[in-house]
Amino acid sequence: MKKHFSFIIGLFLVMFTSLHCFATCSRKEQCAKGRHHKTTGEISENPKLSGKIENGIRVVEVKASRYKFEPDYIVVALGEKVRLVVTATDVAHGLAISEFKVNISVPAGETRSVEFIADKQGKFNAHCIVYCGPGHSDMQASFVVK
Ligand SMILES: [Cu+2]
Repeated sequence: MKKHFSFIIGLFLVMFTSLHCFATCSRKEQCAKGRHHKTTGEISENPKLSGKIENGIRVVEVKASRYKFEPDYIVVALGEKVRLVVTATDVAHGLAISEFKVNISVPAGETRSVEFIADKQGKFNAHCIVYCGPGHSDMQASFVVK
């Protein structure tokens, strides 16, 4: 009877040890994944400037279509004069960035541009202001001034 009891204890110990090892290993994998995601996050925290400089103005061409902006992550440098050239490729769209008083409507198939000084640092929301269908409220982009 005593022998039997110690066998059960031993079995528990083996089970506990292997379970513990398994849990530790899978946790390590998760940590490695977490680091990977953080690294890609750091890359987008220090992104490349969008568009090109023309006569001292940063010109960024933006395509608006149901329900996205391309690019949807626009990066400019602090203090730059920015011109966003927006083309509505399917139906009418718009673009607003309230912090910079940007608010333009673009008729279907046409191009409109807006100029402003990127005088505030940060990440701002850009969104469509012309109702373009059921996905309209998802039609957003990030405007980053670094
Ligand atoms: Cu819209």
